[in-house]
Amino acid sequence: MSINDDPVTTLADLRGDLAGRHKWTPSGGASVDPALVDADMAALDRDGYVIWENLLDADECQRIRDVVAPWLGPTGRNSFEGRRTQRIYSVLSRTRVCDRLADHPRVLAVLDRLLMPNYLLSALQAINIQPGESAQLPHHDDGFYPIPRPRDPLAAATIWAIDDFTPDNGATVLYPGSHRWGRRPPGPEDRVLPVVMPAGSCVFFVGTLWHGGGANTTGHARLAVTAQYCQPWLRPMEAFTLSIPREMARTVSDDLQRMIGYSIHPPFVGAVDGLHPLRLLGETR
Ligand SMILES: O=C(O)CCC(=O)C(=O)O
Repeated sequence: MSINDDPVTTLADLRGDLAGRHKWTPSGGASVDPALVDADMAALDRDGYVIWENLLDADECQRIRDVVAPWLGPTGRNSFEGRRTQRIYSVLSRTRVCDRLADHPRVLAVLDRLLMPNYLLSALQAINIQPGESAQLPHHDDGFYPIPRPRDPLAAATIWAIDDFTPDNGATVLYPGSHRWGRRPPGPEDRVLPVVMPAGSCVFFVGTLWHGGGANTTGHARLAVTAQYCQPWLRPMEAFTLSIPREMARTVSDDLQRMIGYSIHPPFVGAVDGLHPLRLLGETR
């Protein structure tokens, strides 16, 4: 570790420390046409969400269905998880089949602008809403953090349709524009939008947008994968540094490594024994 003799008079003086030696590097989002990202950001600012159709093909959706099917067991422990909803937590520690959803360039391009550098993956789950499930309690995902609204989002989420999302099979329902609301919850007069989209599509929304799983009044289950992200100085919902062994962490993409905690929020947040956590993976930088 090098020694810096310059006096530290404000926290800003520490910026060149660990962070200076382990600079933020561009994410896979850098490959996305900036004009597309401008349009996505405009939609997010106006509506709080954006829908991208057909990012995955039929084979990719089928592979995900096949891999998660054996894990679909018990239904939720309460009506929020869903009494007729099966959830698979910690998908990242079970399979590599959803990695390309969690680090999809289109998603990262927007996150690069919405959140601070070294934002984190907060959750990666599969959600299978079975026939007969009722609508989930509307909520906004960063409501778990006790910081009052109105405010900028602290988090963002994607929901990937692995089956077609139809108006009555449990498609996620959104309250367009609700990211701008103050403290009030949705009421009966507010417009609700079921996210109808073909399998392989993705809805991205900011952590302040009110939404929920829809009721499934059909005879078929609705499978989705959700990846959620948060600011680099917040505690993620799923503790990936505990659930992902180091040997596994070495095998995932640089973007995923960074998002599961092998990164810091300058100057110290996320450090291990005073050093950058990438050293735990054998990195010599
Ligand atoms: O499954 C869905 O469509 C939404 C689920 C959701 O928002 C949640 O469980 O937090």
